[in-house]
Amino acid sequence: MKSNHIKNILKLLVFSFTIISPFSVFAHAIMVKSQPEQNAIITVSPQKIDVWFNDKVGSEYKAVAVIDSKGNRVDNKDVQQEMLDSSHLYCTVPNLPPDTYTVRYRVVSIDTHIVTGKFQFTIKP
Ligand SMILES: [Cu+2]
Repeated sequence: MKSNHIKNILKLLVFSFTIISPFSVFAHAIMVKSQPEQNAIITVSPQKIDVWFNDKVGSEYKAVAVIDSKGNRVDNKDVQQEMLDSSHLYCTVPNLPPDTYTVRYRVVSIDTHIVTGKFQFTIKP
């Protein structure tokens, strides 16, 4: 009875350490800012799309793609990483007509996990 109780406490401890482990939480890249911002409604086409993460990300496997409402990829496929701030990725776009666009990104966190995500912005006439 008593040893069972201790086992349960140990299990709980192991479980909480897994949850708060810095390797599973703090090293995982999260997008913190973008330009255009998420769900922004703008009237002029941006010239580039900027994405910032909470931490630096790897230079391999990075991807930023802009997709129009018909599913066509419209960016210039020229994703770059800022040299002095590796948490910042960007790509350029041609002059975009009014539409709702989805930006998809993929990066490798410093904990080696691949992080993908997306957000939208709208250009109104
Ligand atoms: Cu991670």
